[in-house]
Amino acid sequence: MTRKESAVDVLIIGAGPAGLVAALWMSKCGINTRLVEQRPYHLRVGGADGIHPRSMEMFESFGIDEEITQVWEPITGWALWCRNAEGALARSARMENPTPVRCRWGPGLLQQGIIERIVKQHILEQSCVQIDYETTPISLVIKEDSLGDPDSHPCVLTLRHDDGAGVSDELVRAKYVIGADGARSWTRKQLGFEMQGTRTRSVWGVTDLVVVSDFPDIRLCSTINSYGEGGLFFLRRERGLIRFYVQLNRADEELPATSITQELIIETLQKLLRPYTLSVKRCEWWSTYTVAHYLSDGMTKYDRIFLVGDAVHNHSPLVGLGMNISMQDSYNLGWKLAGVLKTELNSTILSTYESERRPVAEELIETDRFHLQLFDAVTATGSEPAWMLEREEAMQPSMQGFAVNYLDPLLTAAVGINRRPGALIELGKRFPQLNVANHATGKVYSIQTLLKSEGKFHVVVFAGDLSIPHELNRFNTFGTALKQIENQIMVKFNVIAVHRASKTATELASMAEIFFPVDETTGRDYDRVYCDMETNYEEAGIGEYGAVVLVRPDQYVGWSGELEDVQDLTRYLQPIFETKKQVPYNN
Ligand SMILES: Cc1cc2nc3c(=O)[nH]c(=O)nc-3n(C[C@H](O)[C@H](O)[C@H](O)COP(=O)(O)OP(=O)(O)OC[C@H]3O[C@@H](n4cnc5c(N)ncnc54)[C@H](O)[C@@H]3O)c2cc1C
Ligand SMILES: *[C@@H]1O[C@H](CO)[C@@H](O)[C@H](O)[C@H]1NC(C)=O
Ligand SMILES: CC(=O)N[C@H]1CO[C@H](CO)[C@@H](O)[C@@H]1O
Repeated sequence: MTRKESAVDVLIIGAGPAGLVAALWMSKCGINTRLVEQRPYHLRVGGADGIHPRSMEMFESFGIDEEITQVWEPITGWALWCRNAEGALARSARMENPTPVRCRWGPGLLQQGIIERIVKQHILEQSCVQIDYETTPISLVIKEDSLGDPDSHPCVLTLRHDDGAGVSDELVRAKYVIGADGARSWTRKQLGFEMQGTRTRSVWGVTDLVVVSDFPDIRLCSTINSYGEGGLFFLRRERGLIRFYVQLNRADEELPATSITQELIIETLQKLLRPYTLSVKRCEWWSTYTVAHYLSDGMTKYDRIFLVGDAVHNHSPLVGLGMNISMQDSYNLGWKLAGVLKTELNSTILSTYESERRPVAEELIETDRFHLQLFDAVTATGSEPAWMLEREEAMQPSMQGFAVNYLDPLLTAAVGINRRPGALIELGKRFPQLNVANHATGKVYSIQTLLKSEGKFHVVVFAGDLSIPHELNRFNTFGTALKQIENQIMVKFNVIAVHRASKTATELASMAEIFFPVDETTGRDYDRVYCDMETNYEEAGIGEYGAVVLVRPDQYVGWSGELEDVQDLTRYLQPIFETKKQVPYNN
């Protein structure tokens, strides 16, 4: 057997949602990457299907939102049904599902396999990422003596390609490895990490069906709690499908996994829906699971090998957060790794992956546990739906993906602009949606759509009223200082300025070069200066004299300050960016 040998910057193991989003970052940043997956390539059926608003924002930043919204089913509302102690089933509430405040997206549903296909196509648009199916790592050795050298390839793996026709092994040396290989993660085992947590007795059936039913809310998302029996919920999906989650036992009953069949799931479903009827026309997929909550006791080894997604956290699919949170793990890690590999960012920032994501994983497991307890409580007591409404209310931000608040001091400055309670822009949180109009064209944008995932930090300058000479002066002084910072760190920012003068009261030509630069290939850049749409400053918590907000490549606010706080900004940036010798730099 001949053995190939190769070297790569990043090796990703597992092409589920987490591995694919990591690979998408690498493709956007031009990083030489291999993605290996044990399965042969075919469209996955079943699995996750919930897409959260924050995940849509991430897709939008990667430019793949439209492909998803063409085929997804938005969640437009939710119906609650209850069977009381007398056995009568009735609708207790029908709620609209409002689009979250300051977000362009509501939640939606699309089969995991289709999302994976869309992401994969985008990855393959760039040639720097190679995807190998039917390929499994069989050994992993870390060369500890070369960990200190940033250019070394300390992770040595043997990959086995087995396409049924033949087996071949390959030796790959990688600078970094991302283990995105799911709940039974091989990578996690190699690193010696343990899953810690508990397994419950709660057993659920999950199935994707095409049905005929006279249940009135069958084309809505509905929850049915049946006193003393159990619960059921279902979600409308693409292609006429419905995803059903059916509770198969009560919390106090034991149900052996081997006794579960597709028929049992469907019978239970029919029983919970009575007196309404349901017949199955087609079953696309079914599965069962016993609810468990586990968290890996480690997420990284030497900041060279990282675990993302289900390899780190296992929980029930009930709250529909697994895919959202798994992709967000990679969204957090990807730009850091790419920045370090491009020698733009100091490798110490890699430690923030675990410090930022572990609390999110812990919260995910708590949310899930809480949710299950409520489900069991409602079944046991037949209690008021007010319970559920309140719970829905309280969990909204975290269910939508907006509760994440990163706190690692290396990436999140301790103090920022005068923080008004309830202000939209908050340190450590994702930059909100705010509408602005392009100064040159008048076209309206949400600032967030301008924060593309390309690996750049974004500097959003709220410039005040530029028709006042003093303010224009402050603005330009800041712009000149920012240009100097760029030259020092040899990295370009995505610069966005939002002023509050009228479009005719100030001219682009009076602005510092960084706000209105010339590009050799695309000409003048008119995409940096915008006019405030009147209310944004106040809502955002920004005073009339403006502010500067530094946004990380993954859209979380890292630093904010006044236009005069250049020194403080430099102090924030210094440990993050690789400090370079001062090379004269012309551009
Ligand atoms: C029934 C069900 C319903 C769910 N519903 C939802 C939902 O509604 N919403 C939601 O957000 N989440 C849901 N989830 C959870 C969701 O599927 C996972 O959280 C998500 O897929 C995790 O992504 P991942 O990339 O971390 O792992 P996975 O999707 O498990 O991907 C891991 C990949 O690695 C591959 N792999 C494994 N080992 C190796 C190896 N040694 N070498 C090479 N490749 C390997 C696997 O083949 C797989 O493709 C559900 C899960 C289930 C089971
Ligand atoms: C990276 O940061 C560490 C710790 O702050 C520092 O000691 C080191 O010099 C930095 N490396 C570079 C190349 O800037
Ligand atoms: C950032 C993101 O989209 N993730 C969300 C997924 O769900 C968890 C669990 O509640 C939230 O905490 C995250 O905000």
